[in-house]
Amino acid sequence: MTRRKLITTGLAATAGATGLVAAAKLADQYGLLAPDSGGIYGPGEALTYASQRLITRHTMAREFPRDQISKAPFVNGPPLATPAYKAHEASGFADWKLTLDGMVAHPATLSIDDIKRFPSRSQITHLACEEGWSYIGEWTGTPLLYILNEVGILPQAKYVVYSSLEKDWWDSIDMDDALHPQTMLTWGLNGGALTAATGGPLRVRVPRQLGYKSVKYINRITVIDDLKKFTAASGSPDPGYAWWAGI
Ligand SMILES: Nc1nc2c(c(=O)[nH]1)N[C@H]1C(S)=C(S)[C@@H](COP(=O)(O)O)O[C@H]1N2
Ligand SMILES: [Mo]
Repeated sequence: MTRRKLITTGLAATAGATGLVAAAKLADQYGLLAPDSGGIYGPGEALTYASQRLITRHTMAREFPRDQISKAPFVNGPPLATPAYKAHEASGFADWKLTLDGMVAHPATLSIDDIKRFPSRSQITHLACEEGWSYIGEWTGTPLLYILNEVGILPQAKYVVYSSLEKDWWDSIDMDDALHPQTMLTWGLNGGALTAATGGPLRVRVPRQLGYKSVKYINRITVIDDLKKFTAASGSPDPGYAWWAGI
């Protein structure tokens, strides 16, 4: 039996025989416990994450043909209009900086032009909000993995936290999603630049998870080994939502 099969079988058997709590302990032993497990979602949520990680670690989100692109992006909420954001917008985001810090070998500060020098790609994917609406768009950007390779992730790193110029908007993903080829730092949508409505100048796209993980107006990326170190400082970005929002 492969290690994966052994763990999957173990998880299923333990969940059936002695209950979800024991299975969650087993998941923890293999480093497969979601960081918010034990919260309102309890061991069931922990198991969803553990089994999804074992089964879908390398799967791809669906990509669509161009004729499936939605006529207009369904924008959630009003465009960001704080004075700080307006000033960046007025100068064409010339001074926008993306800070890369935490557990990296070479912390860096990149401009939008620096980011555009990385290899880029476009992908047509579905953005689905937990509130029930969705749209398909063509996002252009660079796979986050290229940026992370540039700064060098230290071996003990477990999560990538990304934060926004918009107050209280930040989220995080594990290394499987951070290094997944479809996870991108994007600057374009449907052939144009990202706007104040759609998250310009930089937006994370995590097409394997629900829309709230695709944070807009990104200005900082922090590599970390324990999310509690970050949440303790700034509260939770997803009140009432699960940390892992895989679809
Ligand atoms: N900075 C920031 N990022 C954000 C949000 C937000 O309000 N602010 N909303 C999130 C939610 S809940 C969803 S569903 C998607 C919505 O993306 P859209 O506005 O392109 O539809 O963005 C996510 N990223
Ligand atoms: Mo959402």
